[in-house]
Amino acid sequence: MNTESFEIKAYPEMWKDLGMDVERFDKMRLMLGEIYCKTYLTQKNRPARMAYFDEMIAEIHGGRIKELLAAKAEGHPVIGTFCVYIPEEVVLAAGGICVGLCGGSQGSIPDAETILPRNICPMVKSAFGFKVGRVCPYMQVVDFVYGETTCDAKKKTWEILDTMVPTYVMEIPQMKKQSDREMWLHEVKEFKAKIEEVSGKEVTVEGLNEAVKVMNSKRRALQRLNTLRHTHPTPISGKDVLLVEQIAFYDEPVRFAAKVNDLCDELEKRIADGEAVPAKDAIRIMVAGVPMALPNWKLHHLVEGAGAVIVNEESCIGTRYYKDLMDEDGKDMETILADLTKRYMNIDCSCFTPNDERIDQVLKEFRESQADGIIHYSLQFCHTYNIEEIRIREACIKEGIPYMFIESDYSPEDVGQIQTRVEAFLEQIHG
Ligand code: BJ8
Repeated sequence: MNTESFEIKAYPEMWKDLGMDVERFDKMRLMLGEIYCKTYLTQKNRPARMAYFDEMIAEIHGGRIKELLAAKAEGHPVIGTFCVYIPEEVVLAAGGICVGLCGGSQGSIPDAETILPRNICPMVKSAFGFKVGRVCPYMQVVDFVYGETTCDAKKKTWEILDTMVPTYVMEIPQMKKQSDREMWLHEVKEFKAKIEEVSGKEVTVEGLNEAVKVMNSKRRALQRLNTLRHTHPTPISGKDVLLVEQIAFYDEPVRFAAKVNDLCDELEKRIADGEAVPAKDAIRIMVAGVPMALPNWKLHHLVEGAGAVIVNEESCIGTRYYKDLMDEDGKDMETILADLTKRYMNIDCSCFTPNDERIDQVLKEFRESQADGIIHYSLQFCHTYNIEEIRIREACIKEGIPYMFIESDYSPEDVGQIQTRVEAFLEQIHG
């Protein structure tokens, strides 16, 4: 696809039926299309099989929404989530569909700020603003949303969001003691009961095992992609991998895994042919920290625009989502739910204390990705990541790893400043 032929498709009739602000949303669609062209379609030497993911963006507000509406008509509930701690396997086993609702757009933040305080995380404000402004078809299509208690901004926003769309909340403990593990297992069981109640379908052992296989396959495909991009020189840009990771949160999981594997086949061939993206001597950067929800491509665009390449995302859009699998043939419900809880408890979000596992994981991923330096990325007002950054920085200094911390939001205001800092950091690595 090229910049002339690319367009994010408009579906005004469907948007109207979904109760959206069609006129305003259409302007946002055009802006997103423009940004996508500039950020993605101007890249040189992209793998041909990125075409599927370009198409997923072209149909982000249409084709995929139609699929969700068709599934709803057949009785499959669509459930919106904001966090990788919500167990998708249980939703799939009840015949439901999960879509990620985290917001990565500046456009909806003024809507959120008519209600929420300004000084909270942009990810929360962006998602909440989508609902307030009626400018996101995913927010309109979901039957209900499932929030969690990972951070204060989120857990208090759910109370307000609940007045606009039914919002349930799963409690996530903040420590990993035995009592927390027991409490979480209890929460997972309650979650299952709630999903069964709203879907009207019982989650069976067979159904859950099947759902585990689907999710494992999807996570394996993403692991494979991440391992291939770690090759030196890398066969794919960091921006393209980030895009695939973001699409993972709204595409149909079986089709998505097949398309990621197709892309991986092409990357293997590129590696064999010595075809590198971008320059073979590009500085390799690993990003760690807060997830980047669609369409937050700011940091990747700046880093790769400066001639470096991003080779890993240690975040929930990246490895925290797919690094852990689970047993596929659980014998009974109790065993499967216990295994599932264990898998989800391995996710090392900064909302936990202590969180030493994450420090080790960052260092491990740095080595595996053959990166030259780490950028820790955080969003404004995200206290847990902003404070955990101190420990990541100390670990990097101790290991002699070039390190930089960037705290940002979704506005374009700090682009110039970040660009200068990124260039200075790359210069420092280059020596
Ligand atoms: S498991 S990282 S997806 S909570 S950035 S909204 S924490 S103030 S996103 Fe997350 Fe789950 Fe953790 Fe992952 Fe709050 Fe911080 Fe905003 Fe955040």
